[in-house]
Amino acid sequence: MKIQPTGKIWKNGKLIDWEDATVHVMSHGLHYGTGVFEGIRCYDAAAGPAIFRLKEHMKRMLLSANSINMKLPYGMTELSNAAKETVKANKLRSCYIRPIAFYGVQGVGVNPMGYPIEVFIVAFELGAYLGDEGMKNGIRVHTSSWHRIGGGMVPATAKACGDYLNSALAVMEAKQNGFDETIMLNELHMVAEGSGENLFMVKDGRILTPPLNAGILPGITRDSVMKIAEDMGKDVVEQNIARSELYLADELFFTGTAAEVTPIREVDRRPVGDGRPGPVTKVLQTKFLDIVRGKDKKYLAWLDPVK
Ligand code: PPE
Repeated sequence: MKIQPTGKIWKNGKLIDWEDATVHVMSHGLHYGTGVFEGIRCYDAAAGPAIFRLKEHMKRMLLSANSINMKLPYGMTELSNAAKETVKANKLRSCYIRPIAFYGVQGVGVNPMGYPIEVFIVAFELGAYLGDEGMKNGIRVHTSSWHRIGGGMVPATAKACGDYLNSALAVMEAKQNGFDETIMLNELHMVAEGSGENLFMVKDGRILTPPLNAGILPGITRDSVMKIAEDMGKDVVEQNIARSELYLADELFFTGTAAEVTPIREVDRRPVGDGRPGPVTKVLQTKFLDIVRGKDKKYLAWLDPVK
């Protein structure tokens, strides 16, 4: 996805120019993937630009850092304020925010202990991650031949940079085979998630999603959609899903900050339901898109105004 440069980037407590936000080639994080990041959306809400579930995202960033044994030099409040400052400095109304922290330059060798930690926050405009057409009519996915990394190899529940080689391989394979996205299975051959999305399945009126110990990222959109569905009186069950069960689904959809709620219309060349976004997916997608834009008073606490 191409992005347009914006004016300012937050680096270690200061706003610097977009062009100056460069990284030295000897950065530990570049060589070994030793970093953590976040993806957050800011929406042009009814009462002005507002960041969706900002605190939860920054909390996850701190927990991801803790999981990879990294102590971030900033806390929740500093990171949250910095994100707002970055949006404001660029006069953005609706955007994607990418905080990232990684080990910088000191020497060479796999052990990063004692290396400086660099923290950046970038904000830029971002459209529909899986396309407007995908949002409306659903996307085509396949089952990846790459298994999702497991918790015995890396902290699979952390949003850690190195973990994304796994996602990148899986999504490249999907694209090379003519699909829009991929579904990865875990080491136990159970459904885990997409390359950058969590998965939900609707079957006989029940909403199912893999549990955290299936080796998934604890998605904030996943959590939001579960709460929204429950508030609508729909049961959501965290349950392991086998690959073959995907073929019996009435509906499948992905959730993610970037992907929001994206319907899946085809899996492994088999239509999902009647091959069009189903009623549960549509109602949850509409509700979610209303909530993030501040159109539903009940969920205003999820929006953090930038002003
Ligand atoms: N699983 C993975 C592997 C993942 O990367 C994401 C976010 C999710 C689930 C959904 O989590 P949440 O955003 O909290 O609902 N993926 C990010 C996109 C990665 C990219 O840079 O591209 C995102 O949606 O921001």
